[in-house]
Amino acid sequence: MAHKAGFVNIIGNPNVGKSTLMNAFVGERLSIITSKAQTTRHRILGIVNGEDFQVMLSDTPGIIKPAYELQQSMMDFVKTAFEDADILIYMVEIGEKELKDEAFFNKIIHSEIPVLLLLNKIDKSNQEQLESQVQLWANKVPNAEIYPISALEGFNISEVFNRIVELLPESPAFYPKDSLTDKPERFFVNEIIREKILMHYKKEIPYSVEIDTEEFFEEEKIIRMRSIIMVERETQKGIIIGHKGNALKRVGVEARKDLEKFFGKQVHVELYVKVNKNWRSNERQLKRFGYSRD
Ligand SMILES: Nc1nc2c(ncn2[C@@H]2O[C@H](COP(=O)(O)OP(=O)(O)OP(=O)(O)O)[C@@H](O)[C@H]2O)c(=O)[nH]1
Ligand SMILES: [Mg+2]
Repeated sequence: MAHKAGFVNIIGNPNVGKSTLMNAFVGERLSIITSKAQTTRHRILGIVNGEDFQVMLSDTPGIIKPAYELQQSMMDFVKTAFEDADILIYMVEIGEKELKDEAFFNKIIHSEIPVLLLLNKIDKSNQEQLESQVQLWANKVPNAEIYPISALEGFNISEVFNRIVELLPESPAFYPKDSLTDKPERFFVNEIIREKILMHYKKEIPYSVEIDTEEFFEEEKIIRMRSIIMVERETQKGIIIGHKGNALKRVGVEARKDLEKFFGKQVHVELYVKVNKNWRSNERQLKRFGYSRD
């Protein structure tokens, strides 16, 4: 059989379960997942390798109307995901009505490549609701194949994966067959720390934070890392640190546990908080943190 390979790009509204699906396919926690919208900020590649196929999945930020420079860059990642896809996965969740961006929606319904519309979180619905939702989406996106799934519970995931492999174009592999992603180790350190911040802080704090891992030293038995938690204002710095440093300590403890799982090794992580005024709106800063397409 000829070898198949291609890009399968996952797009959809915030919080519908795109990252949960990506991790389910890859079998690793590559993308962070939280109950808050705008958890994913980058385009993250997850590679699934088989003897005669290589599926390159892209998890992308949920589609929003950008209000500041960072969100603009996030939407640029979504745009590129449209450009190089061999197969599009459009994910919606039970009860959802409209995609928040009409231009993106039009790209989906006029797509010339295969579109798989995954109706997620069906574990939260009943048969009647499910049937009416499938009908609704069949009318809205007539060019798509619709699959009801539960990314969280793994329902219908292998069926969708088999269909993806069927639809892949014939092509040699793009990456070595043992690769899992194109992102460096430090990226995952940043993301795991940011996940803890999303989980434990409220309001605008999670959206004002960026992580920069300045040091990453792997020794025989331990990996030592030093990461900066960047905030936009002095008041936010105080909130991140918390009374007697307890809030920050909790972030450190929880991040370390996950980092040890991720790297399969003992980890020592030092966290610092720094104010980097209005970094979200500063093009130069954004570029430094990898939010640039070039
Ligand atoms: N009940 C249920 N919850 C799910 C399912 N899939 C994902 N979730 C939950 O939905 C929330 C959002 O999941 P994510 O995977 O982070 O969603 P996302 O689309 O990547 O979100 P953004 O990155 O913010 O765009 C999390 O709390 C998940 O646990 C599912 O099949 N069923
Ligand atoms: Mg996500």
